[in-house]
Amino acid sequence: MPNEIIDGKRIAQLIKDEVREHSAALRARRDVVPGLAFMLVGENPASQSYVASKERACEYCGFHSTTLRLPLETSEAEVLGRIDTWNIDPDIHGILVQLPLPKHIDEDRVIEAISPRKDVDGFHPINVGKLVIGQECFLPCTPAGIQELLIRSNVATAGKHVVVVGRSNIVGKPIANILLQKAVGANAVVTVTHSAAPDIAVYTRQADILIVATGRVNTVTADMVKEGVVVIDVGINRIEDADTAKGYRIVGDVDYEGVRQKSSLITPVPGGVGPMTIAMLMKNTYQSALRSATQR
Ligand code: L34
Repeated sequence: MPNEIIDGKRIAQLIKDEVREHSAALRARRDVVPGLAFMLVGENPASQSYVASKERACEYCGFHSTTLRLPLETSEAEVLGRIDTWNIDPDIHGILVQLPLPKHIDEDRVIEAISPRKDVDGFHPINVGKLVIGQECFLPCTPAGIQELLIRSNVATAGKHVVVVGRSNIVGKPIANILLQKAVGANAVVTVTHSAAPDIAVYTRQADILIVATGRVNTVTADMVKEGVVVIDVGINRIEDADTAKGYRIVGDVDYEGVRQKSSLITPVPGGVGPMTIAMLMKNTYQSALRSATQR
């Protein structure tokens, strides 16, 4: 089986280049600069590095961005107040509160406080509901990035069996709903399996396209997939490694070396889905700015 890698970093760069062009045109035609507001509460190192990457992407795409870094002990009321200010700020087209939040802050309440029209993460219940019933909405960035990777790698999904491992609100549930839609780039037969299954291999072995988002190293090994499968590994796990400069390396949820012997296509970690999450955030923010400029 000829075995190829889906280069997420390369595809993400293509998307950022497209957004950059569109954003320059929007500025020239309508004098609108897409604006994205970030909130980062506490000092989670992974969150800090993801937000820094998102800020760099904004700059690359010609967006205006602002980041509010708040201490760990910030109250929920303070967070909600800041969101209210951004909700009515005409220069802000997207609001992103980096998750996870500290335990004393109710994530659901924070997500619901964001105007659905500025919810470029696609996490607000209004956008989640619209996704499920097939209405136009902001798609969450990681699942939107997965769909885009499949499309741009010419992986047909119509009538194919997609097996999703994991049922999170950020990845598992939305990607299942996206690929289930009767639409171009979707129309798949979708199975969602998760930690309550006695043996997930029963399901993963049936996958034409396997999407793994459990947050657990080695969730899927070579014996659990069929020959020729397309594998999308969403996991980002930090593994201690004294041989690296940082003292750790990043691995996915899939046993990459084993599984790639059987897969026709597979995403690496890093350089697979992660960069796509950021590219799709740029796309959503541009769309939001365009919509506000054209008053729909
Ligand atoms: N609100 N919170 C909100 N929106 C999101 O979309 C996220 N997520 C997840 C965590 N919390 C969030 C992200 O941005 C995960 N996530 C994310 C974003 C980017 C990358 C990974 C996760 C990424 O760039 N990964 C690179 C490098 C990984 C590394 O070196 O740490 C990769 O190549 O996979």
